[in-house]
Amino acid sequence: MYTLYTYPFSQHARRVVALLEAAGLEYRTIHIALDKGEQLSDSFRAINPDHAVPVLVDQELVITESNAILRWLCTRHALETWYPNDPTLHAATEQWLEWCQTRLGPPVSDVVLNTVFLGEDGDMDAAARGHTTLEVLIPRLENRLAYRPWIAGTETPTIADLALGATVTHLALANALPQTPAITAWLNRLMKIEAFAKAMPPLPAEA
Ligand SMILES: N[C@@H](CCC(=O)N[C@@H](CS)C(=O)NCC(=O)O)C(=O)O
Repeated sequence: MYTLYTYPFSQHARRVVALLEAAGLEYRTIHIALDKGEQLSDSFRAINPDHAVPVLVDQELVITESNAILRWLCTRHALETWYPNDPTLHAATEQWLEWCQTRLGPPVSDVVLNTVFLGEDGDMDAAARGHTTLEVLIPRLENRLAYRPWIAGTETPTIADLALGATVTHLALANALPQTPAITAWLNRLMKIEAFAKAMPPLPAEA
């Protein structure tokens, strides 16, 4: 059985929970209270020196970095629909996993962290920069999803959809969920996947 160090409001942890649930893999969770700074404890830093969730542990194996965990679970359990073998679809899945981590994730964190979680300590300039960047990135995502049901061009969702879905829905916490048609339809498709819906924050009814 896996052990997942997690926090319910972590966009990175939620994508891993979604895959564990979707694949029916056995796991237990250990809650790291980020709101209380538990990630900075010596005991947790011994597990992840980067003091971040998620962390997946399987006996001697310790994996950090959410997308690395997704890839590893798919490889370990031959979850080929979630992580396609076909080279072109595989490359598209990888591309959007990377796009999620390097492009979309940082401005989403800037907005949500500073306007929701940090309270009076929130950096409103950073939040404003996040919104400005999202004004460019959300149309890019919208265009990509306008002509295909899933981000990698597959017939069924991949781990890139789980990662992006977890990041986009994080914006709901800041009342900043994109309202564009293709993204909205894609989120509705994702939320129909019980495992995904279970792992995500509640979305506004119209999403
Ligand atoms: N690149 C990492 C990011 C993980 C991350 O930033 N996790 C946040 C919660 S979403 C966290 O634990 N932050 C606590 C900290 O950095 O001290 C991943 O994809 O797993």
